[in-house]
Amino acid sequence: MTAKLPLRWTAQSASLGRCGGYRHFQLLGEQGKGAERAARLEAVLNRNHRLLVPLRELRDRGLWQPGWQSLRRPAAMQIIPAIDLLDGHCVRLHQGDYDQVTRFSDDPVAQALAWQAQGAERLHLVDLDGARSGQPINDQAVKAITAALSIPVQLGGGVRSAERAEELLACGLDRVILGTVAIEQPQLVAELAGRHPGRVVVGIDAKDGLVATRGWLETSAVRATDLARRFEGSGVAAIVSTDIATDGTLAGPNLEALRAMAEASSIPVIASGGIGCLEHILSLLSIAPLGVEGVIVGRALYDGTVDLAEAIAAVGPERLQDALTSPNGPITV
Ligand code: AMZ
Repeated sequence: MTAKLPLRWTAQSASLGRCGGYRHFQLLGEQGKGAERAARLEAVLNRNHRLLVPLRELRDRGLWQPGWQSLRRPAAMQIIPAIDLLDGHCVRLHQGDYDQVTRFSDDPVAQALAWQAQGAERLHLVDLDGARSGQPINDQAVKAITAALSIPVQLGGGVRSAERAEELLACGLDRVILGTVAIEQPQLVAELAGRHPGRVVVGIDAKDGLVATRGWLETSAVRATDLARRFEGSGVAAIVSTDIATDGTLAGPNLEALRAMAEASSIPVIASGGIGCLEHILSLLSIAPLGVEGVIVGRALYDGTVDLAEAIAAVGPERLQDALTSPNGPITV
């Protein structure tokens, strides 16, 4: 949906040798609101990676000037909207606390269709009742959403047996996410992943680096990174890595924890928790080369602090990134 960058932004090839094969682009500031946003973006861009993103708003207002452009294709990053279901409604919890519920919509199918229409390529569903009780409580909504959408849908929450996982995979869900089972019966996850390649995801929800289960009401003594390592080579499609302290807070992702998860195994990581604005999503691009291939966004989409279509364009193939810069050193937004 984003137009091609105008030619005048393309550096002359003569300058490529001087800058090691990379072309330099830079974000321009301006007075007022734009300046504030440009400064915030620059804080992200200049940290460990030089990154340029064709944001519609900035491009239309001429806020770009020539800078570094990657000559390589950047790693893909998928933005996955989340619908958390509680008693049939779309809600968000604050830090997973069932007593801190915000109800956003009473029509989960309409909500899912709206995000699909905005360009989502995958939908993340959580059955919060299921996660807490271990019983499938929101199946009616889950099945209605899956039937209505043409994009793949994944579901976590209450998938606690092989039979339940098989049932969900047979009724149109693309992927099942196993949290509690991953820690209590890791063999079951490996068996399912072997039977359904690419369709079994492990959900690792961590509180201070330790894995939480059963709706996050219980915390184990197992380190999240150790659990990730356990599934190396098992055929698991991805790990959804959720930082409980940031989930539902809009405060920004826990980049250090995500980086540790990405480094712990070669399984792709999907970041979950804390996304509050586009800059947070962009900050994840610094660890994309380590295997962070997607990000789940929930509350920020309902609140409107992240525009899904803009975010998808911002991390899409047109983005420009200095792929040579290695993501070492502290990363903060
Ligand atoms: O918000 C919560 N309290 C919560 C939540 N979002 N509790 C669990 N979950 C999600 C996990 C994972 O996707 O992020 O439920 C899934 C794990 O469920 P289970 O039943 O396999 O442990």
